[in-house]
Amino acid sequence: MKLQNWINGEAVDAIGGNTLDNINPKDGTTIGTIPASDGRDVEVCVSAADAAWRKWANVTTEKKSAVLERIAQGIEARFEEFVEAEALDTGKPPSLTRIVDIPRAIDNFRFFAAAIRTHSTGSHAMSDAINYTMHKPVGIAGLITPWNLPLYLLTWKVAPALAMGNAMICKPSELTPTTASLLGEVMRDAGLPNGLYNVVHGLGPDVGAPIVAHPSIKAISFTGGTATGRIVAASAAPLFKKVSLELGGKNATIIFEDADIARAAKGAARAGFLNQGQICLCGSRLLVHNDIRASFTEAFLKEAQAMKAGMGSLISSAHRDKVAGMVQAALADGGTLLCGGQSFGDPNGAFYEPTVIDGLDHSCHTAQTEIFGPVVTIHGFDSDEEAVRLANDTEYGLSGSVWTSDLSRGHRVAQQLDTGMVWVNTWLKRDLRVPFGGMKMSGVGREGGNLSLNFFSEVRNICIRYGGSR
Ligand code: TXE
Repeated sequence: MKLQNWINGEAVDAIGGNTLDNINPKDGTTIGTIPASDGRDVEVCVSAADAAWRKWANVTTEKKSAVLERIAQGIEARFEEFVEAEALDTGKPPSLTRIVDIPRAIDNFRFFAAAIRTHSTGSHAMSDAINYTMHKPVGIAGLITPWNLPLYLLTWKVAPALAMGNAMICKPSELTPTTASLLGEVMRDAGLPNGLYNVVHGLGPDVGAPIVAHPSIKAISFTGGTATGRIVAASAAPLFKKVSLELGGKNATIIFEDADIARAAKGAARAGFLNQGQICLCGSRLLVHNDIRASFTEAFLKEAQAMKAGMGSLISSAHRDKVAGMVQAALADGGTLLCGGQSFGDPNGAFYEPTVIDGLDHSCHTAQTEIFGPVVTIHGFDSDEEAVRLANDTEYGLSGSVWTSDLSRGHRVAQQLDTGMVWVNTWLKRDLRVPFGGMKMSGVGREGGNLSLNFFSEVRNICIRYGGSR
């Protein structure tokens, strides 16, 4: 299949005419080609987007909301096509894209369709004046997204950006391009005016970098690796753009001695291995109270091995080799392999077993580096203080989960973790209204609910005097 860019409501080739291969990670075969675009293609989008957002900004909230609802319905109408396309690009089983990725993309549009109808702004009364705040669109937003949850994360940005009256230029990962282009067709069929939703395919330095550096693109929402996030931040800073960076994580799953072991083992395995461990929120550091370490580890290993049957491939064989290299390094550092540590399935595919490693010092490279694959390290602790110290002993600060039957302890520990999100006795339970984002090297800014609406708008205060002398 030959994929094209989506610019100003039309599927078009890259101006330079070059292409990249899109590879199926399950067997190494070529799915088709995508445009290898560059700054010239971004420039064409900017002209279209600039004209489009100025008109869209004046469309009523009710009409914008109705368009977002029709986009949700448009994805629903082509549900299986989206499910299959996402599974083919990512290597996930269609059973996963059917219950996670595509339903969530639909929810994102439906959520923001409703959110703008109830969105309110503040007013601040003085004795002789009234202030009120208004949200203006930022204009054109650049949305740069990764390969682990392609449509899920893209629509998490597209929906609020459209809701607040913006146009956008989207740069999906070159490894998972298809659903972003399909979404263009849905947008057209839903009656979204041309030029608001644009997709430019290609490599990060060729397409992402010109988007970030373009002076007419006023906001950048980026989800990806911390190293790339640093490049994006450096390029956007001198232009004083609004920037939201959702980066990596090395999240702790803390199991206290009073936890329900069966429930916690299931939850920790899900946190470690869902989506092949390729979710920024995955719990890759398992901290277990030493009193229950043996019994918990036994239950956890059973759950981990059970997950293999439903696993898809990693995103690419290059990524699988990186993960395998990290596991070898962990063993060389004195780690003990409790399960996994091997590729499986089609030898040309990027499958890798759920892998659990014990016996590593918490300060070692494996326990400190984001692997972004199905690899969990186990570390023991003896007190709440030690659990908190280990959990915070990382340069990342995205999320964590705490498993205990003592809710006071759950609250207390949750409040001591230096992360943007904490779950107690659950993991990845999401309400789209809540703040999403990380501290430290896990990023800058928060999205979700009103925070997303704020990010994709400029808030302006207007002060009216009705009394007094000045
Ligand atoms: O991500 P990149 P990669 C982590 C994970 C993974 C590592 C590297 O640890 O192993 O990052 O993955 C675009 N200017 N996460 O290399 O490069 C790129 O084309 C602008 C965590 O695949 O960060 C893609 O669209 N854009 C993460 C997007 O950035 C650039 C999810 C993300 O790719 C660019 C993915 C540039 N100079 C990886 N270079 C999470 N937070 O969930 C690349 N891109």
